[in-house]
Amino acid sequence: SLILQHKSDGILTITIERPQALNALNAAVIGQLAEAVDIAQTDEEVQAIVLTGSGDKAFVAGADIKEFADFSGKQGKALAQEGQDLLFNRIERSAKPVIAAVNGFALGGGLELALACHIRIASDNARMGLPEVSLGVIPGYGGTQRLPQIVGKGKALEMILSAKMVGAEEAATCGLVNAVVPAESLMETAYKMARSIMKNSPMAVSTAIQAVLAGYEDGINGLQAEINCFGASFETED
Ligand code: DAK
Repeated sequence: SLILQHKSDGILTITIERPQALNALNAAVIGQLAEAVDIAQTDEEVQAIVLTGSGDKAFVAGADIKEFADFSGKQGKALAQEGQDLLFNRIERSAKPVIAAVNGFALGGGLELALACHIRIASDNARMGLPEVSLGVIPGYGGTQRLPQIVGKGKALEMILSAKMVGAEEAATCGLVNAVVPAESLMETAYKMARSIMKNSPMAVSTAIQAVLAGYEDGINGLQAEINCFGASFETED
């Protein structure tokens, strides 16, 4: 397996385990992550998910670009579609909160993975960026949409067009990460955040995620979605 899964006190920790490639995302890792997130949705022992990378150098140093260097336009489009449907959108739409513990480089597809999570906590040695344009492509796993949603259009365009990395402090200043902590307290901080969410009604938490996401969906009136979700809350035991 290219991912490690550990369950404790309601929190599922998923660790991407490809340290020799700085945890780069290949098709197998994407498939295994998708399956783990999917199973967690119906696993009653899981109330929150923390996603991180193995080792102390990288969260995920990008997609394994060797895998698609010779792709045609059609294949590239299909890959982006499949990846977004299979993993990135599913993480974002997870009914259980997903927290990225960004423990080092989060580049390209790796940053896009963190962007799909609901909350990002970074270690002080983390460095983040979308270097795709320096490779002649653009972000293909949601980066052009989620980065502007999180940091605003101006900062997102600066990061995407310059292909430059930002350090953890700058990432916190522009809202890319929710908090920066010393590397040794990263996981505990992520767990603390998970536990603070888990004190609340799981139904209300998942409904709130749904309502927030609705505002970013084409053709959906976010305020109307909130009204519907608010009403639906009263139909539940919680
Ligand atoms: N893929 C595969 N292997 C990687 C890798 C990656 N992205 N990044 C690093 N590695 C491997 C290195 O090849 C090296 O392996 P060996 O040579 O030891 O066998 C090992 O990890 C250690 O890396 P370094 O020796 O380079 O370590 P350094 O500390 O010197 O440098 C670094 C760390 C993160 C600055 C450097 O490794 C680096 O620049 N890595 C590449 C970063 C990068 O450009 N990543 C790709 C971003 S673009 C798409 C969807 C998504 C995407 C594209 C298309 N479609 C749907 C079509 C996404 C694209 C990207 O992610």
